[in-house]
Amino acid sequence: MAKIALVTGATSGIGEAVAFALGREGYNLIITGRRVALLSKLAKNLETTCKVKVLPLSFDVRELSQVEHYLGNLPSPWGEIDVLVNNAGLAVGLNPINNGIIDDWERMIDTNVKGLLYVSKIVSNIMIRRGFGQIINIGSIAGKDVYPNGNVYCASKHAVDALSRGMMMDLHKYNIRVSQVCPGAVETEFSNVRFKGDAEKAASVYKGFTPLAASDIAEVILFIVKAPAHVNISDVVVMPTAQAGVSIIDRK
Ligand code: NDP
Ligand code: 8X3
Repeated sequence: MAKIALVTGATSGIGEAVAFALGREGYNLIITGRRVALLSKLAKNLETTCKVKVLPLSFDVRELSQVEHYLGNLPSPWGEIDVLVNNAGLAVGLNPINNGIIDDWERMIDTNVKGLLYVSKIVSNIMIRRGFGQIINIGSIAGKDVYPNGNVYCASKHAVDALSRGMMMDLHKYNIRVSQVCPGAVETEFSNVRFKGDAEKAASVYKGFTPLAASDIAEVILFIVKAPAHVNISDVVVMPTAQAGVSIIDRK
């Protein structure tokens, strides 16, 4: 029987690329995101190109009741999740702490930290029942270091870093592998979301160097997923060649 992977935040960027990479590998896919039309379109595209089964579930990871409703009641055989990629996440705003917008802070903490927790609790219990599984959290170099005005986003990704290590400690005894992938600059919708639709500001983030593409991160995730069952690649930092740290980028 084909394996099943759940990818959160698959409607764009890294999540979409991961869904295609796992689909090409033969995984049946549960894909999530809030944008219903994009999710349905992606589901059809994945079914056609990868010839796999796809279950699109549109919900907000910040809403515990929605997460429980959709993931706590998966129709058979979709409950038999082999791989979870906790990818849904975002940065909102880039302000010094004294000018921070409370709603931006809450969106980041609720999505990047609490949403990841809500999904992980349900799925880790499925994996414990099955006796195996693999969870891959998308952290960030912002979870390893901090940059000016990145305060709350960096804190949320530091939380993902701590949770990835904590989850590994809690779950390894159930034969569940927990990994974290920490990308540097990847050109996706990330900066458009951070700058609230200001396309010019978003484009300037990637000016003068070659950023990572979402597919670069998907390849790394595929490598982690394909590692033999006794191998857990627990933590990977991936940056563009032109980037040497969270705020060190060689722009020509
Ligand atoms: P995108 O904005 O392209 O994708 C983000 C995805 O997350 C979308 O599918 C979005 O779906 C989903 N999402 C956001 N909020 C919610 C929510 N409340 N409920 C459900 N889904 C949600 O950005 P990326 O692909 O770049 O980001 C993916 C992950 O990678 C994030 O965790 C980000 O922090 C991390 N990352 C990104 C880097 C980069 O430079 N791009 C670098 C390091 C880490 P929808 O809007 O449909 O709900
Ligand atoms: C995204 C990378 O450097 O914009 O996590 O925080 S960065």
